[in-house]
Amino acid sequence: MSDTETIQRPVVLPKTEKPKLYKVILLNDDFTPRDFVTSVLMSVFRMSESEAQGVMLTAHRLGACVVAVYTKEVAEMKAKDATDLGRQYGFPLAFTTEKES
Ligand code: TYC
Repeated sequence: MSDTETIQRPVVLPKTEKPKLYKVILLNDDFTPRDFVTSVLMSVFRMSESEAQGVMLTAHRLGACVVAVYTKEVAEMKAKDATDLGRQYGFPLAFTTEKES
């Protein structure tokens, strides 16, 4: 018998679940002015003017465009803030969120 005792402990691996990510999607409409859409993208999503124009034009031409990807809470908050800005100015500008597959 040795003086020291070895205690066997179960190996506990930390749970590192990947946070689920959500896309924010910009939807086209026939009424919101292009410059207004661009300025909302710049202020809410911190895009440069040229990035924002590119996203706006893609939504304009194709009907929708993915703006960015965030955790659920951040995606929902940004989509709401951006949609609310449109409402404040009387525009039907709409952003939705969708879970990444
Ligand atoms: N289609 C709008 C117009 O012609 C501009 C626009 C672009 C609106 C993208 C929404 O997500 C949008 N004034």
